[in-house]
Amino acid sequence: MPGSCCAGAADLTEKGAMLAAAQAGRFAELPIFDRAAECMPREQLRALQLEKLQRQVAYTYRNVPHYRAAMDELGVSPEDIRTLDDVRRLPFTDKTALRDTYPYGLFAVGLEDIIELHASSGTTGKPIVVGYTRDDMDVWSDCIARLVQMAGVVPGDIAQMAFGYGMFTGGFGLHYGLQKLGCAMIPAGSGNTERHISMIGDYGTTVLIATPSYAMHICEVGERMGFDWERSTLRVGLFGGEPCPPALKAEIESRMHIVCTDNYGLTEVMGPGVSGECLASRDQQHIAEDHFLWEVVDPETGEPVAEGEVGELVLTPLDKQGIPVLRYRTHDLTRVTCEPCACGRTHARMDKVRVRSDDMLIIRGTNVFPSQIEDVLAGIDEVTPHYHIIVETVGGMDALTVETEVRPDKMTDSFEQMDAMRRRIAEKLKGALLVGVNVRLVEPGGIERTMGKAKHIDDMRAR
Ligand code: DLL
Repeated sequence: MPGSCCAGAADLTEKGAMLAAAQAGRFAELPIFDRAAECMPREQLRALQLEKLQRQVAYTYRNVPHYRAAMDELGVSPEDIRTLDDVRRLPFTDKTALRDTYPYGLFAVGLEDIIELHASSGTTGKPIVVGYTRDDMDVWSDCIARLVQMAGVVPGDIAQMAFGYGMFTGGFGLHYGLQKLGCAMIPAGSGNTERHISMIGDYGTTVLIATPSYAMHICEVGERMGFDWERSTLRVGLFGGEPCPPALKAEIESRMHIVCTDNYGLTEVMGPGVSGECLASRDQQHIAEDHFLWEVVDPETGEPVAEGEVGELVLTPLDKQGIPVLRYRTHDLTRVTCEPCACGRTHARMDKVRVRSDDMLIIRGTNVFPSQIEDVLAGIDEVTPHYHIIVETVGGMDALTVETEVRPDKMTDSFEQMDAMRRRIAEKLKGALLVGVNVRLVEPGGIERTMGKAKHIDDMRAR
C-alpha cells in the first residue's frame, strides 16, 4: 500500500521555505503566529502579566464565593496584589476544590455566557467540569494556533485528529486552533486505527494529532498493513496529553519519518495550549506567558524553589472568564528557564514533563518513578517502548512486576535464551531502582495498546 496520494498539499511555497529554514537551523526565519505577543520584551511581558493578574484576582474574588472565602481566610484582598511576587499571598487550588464544587460551583459566570463545556475523565472520583465563554474560546484557539505553528505546522496543512472529540479537551481544543491557523481539519477522532491509516494515504494528511502512545500504535498498525510511512505525506506529529519519553519520540520519528512534537496542558487551566515545543528547542516547551503565570514550588512545602530548579508547576490563568483558577497545583514536575531561545520567542520554556509528584510508587520503602523504569527499558534494544507495571502485596510485602514486550526479531524458541534476557533486564532494573523487580517478557503486541492516554501502572495495593 503506497503511503501517499495527494501531491500538491505538501509543496506549498510557505511550507517549502519553512522546511528549508528549519533544516538549515535558521529558526529565527520561521513564521510566528502572534509575533507581538510571543516575542514581547520580557519587561513588557512582566508588566502585562501584573496588570492581568490584578484584574483576574479582582474578577475572581468578586464572582466566585469559594475564592472570596479562601482569600478572606488568608486575610488577603485583591488590592494586596501589587507585584507579581504577591501571587504567593493567594490560596492554592487543587483538584479537590473543583470536585467538591461539582459541576458548576467555581464558575464565575452564568451558564447563559458559557458556549462549551469539557470535563476530565473522572476515573478517580467525580469529573472536573470546565466551561468556556466566547472570549475563553478565542484565547484557547489562539494559544493552540501559536503552538502548532511553533511545531512547524503552516496554513494549508491537512490535519488529522486522533484525539477523542468527547468531553476530553484534547480533541476540540486542538481542532479550533488548527482551523484558526488555516489548516484543513479531518475530524477522524480516536479509534478505528486502520481507517486512520487509509485516510492518511487517501487524503494526503500532513499533520497527525494524537497521544504519543496512540501514535506509536498507528505506526505499528500501518506497518502491518504495509503502509509506506517514508513515502507518506505526513510531516508533523502534534503529540500531548501524556509524557512522551525521548526513546518513544525517537522511535516514532524514525519509523513514521515525521517530526514529532509535544505540547502540554491540563483541563483545569484550559486544556492543551499552555505550552508547546518550538523547532529550535526540542526538549522544552514555551509557556504562553501572556495568558498563564507560572510558579515552580517544592511539592512538599509549596514554597518556591530556586530559579532553574525542578519542582511542581503551579499555574494561574490570566484571562479566564468561565472558570478562573488561582494557583493551580498541577502535580507535574518540571523546571523553567527564561533564557532567550533561538526561535526569537521570549516566553519562558519549561522542561517536558516526565514525572508527576503523585506518580511515585513506594515499594518496600523505596521511591520508584515509572519514568526510571521507562529509561532503563529504553536502553535495552531487545524490548519495545511498551511496558506495564504491576504492584501487589505478596506475603505481606510489596511486589513490583514489570511487563515488557520483546521486539519480534529478538524472540527465540529457546527458553534458556529468553530466561537469560529476562534476568538481564531484571538486574538492570534492580540496579537503577534499588529494589527487586520481577520481569515478565511479553510477546510482540502483547501489551495492551490504547487510543488515548496509556495506563502504565496497576497498583493492586490500593484496592
Ligand atoms: O491532557 C490536555 C491536553 C490534551 C494536553 C492534549 C495536550 C494535548 P488532562 O486530561 O486534564 O488534560 O490531563 C492533564 O496530563 O497535568 C499532565 O500530567 C499530563 N500531560 C498533558 N500533556 C502532557 C505532555 C490534557 N505533553 C495532565 N507531557 C497534565 C507530559 C502531559 N504530560
